[in-house]
Amino acid sequence: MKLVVAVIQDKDSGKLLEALVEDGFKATKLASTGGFLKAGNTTVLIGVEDNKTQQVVKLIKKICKAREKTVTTMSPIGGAVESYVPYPVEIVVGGATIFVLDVDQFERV
Ligand code: 2BA
Repeated sequence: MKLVVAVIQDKDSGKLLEALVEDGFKATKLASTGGFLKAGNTTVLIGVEDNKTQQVVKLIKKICKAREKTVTTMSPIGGAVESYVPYPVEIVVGGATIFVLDVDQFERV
């Protein structure tokens, strides 16, 4: 058995969970926060049989879209470290960051 851990954008979470359940997978949605943007995102845990892992990964890739986000960062004016001006920078936040882990033991009681 494998555990698929996918960090995705909040916007895609409803659609992904619907598609997973529709295809017979069991999933748990966790509210999470990205370390870099410090903004909310969603982590989905999916326990899956080894031979279905790629089906889950494909589904995540199909549904979760990369998007551009504008982040405001600070820049020093004229080399003066004390005076900073905020300026916007575009970054691409991935559709999904996916980890596939081996599961040693799985029980439902
Ligand atoms: P955040 O850490 O908030 O990162 C959001 C986006 O900011 C990243 O998108 C990337 O485009 C950019 N970014 C992150 N760290 C950066 C840095 N040190 N310098 C410049 N830009 C940086 P993604 O790479 O698609 O990541 C989306 C979210 O997935 C991350 O949110 C984080 O919650 C998670 N994630 C990504 N890689 C991870 C990893 N190796 N371990 C655990 N979580 C990870």
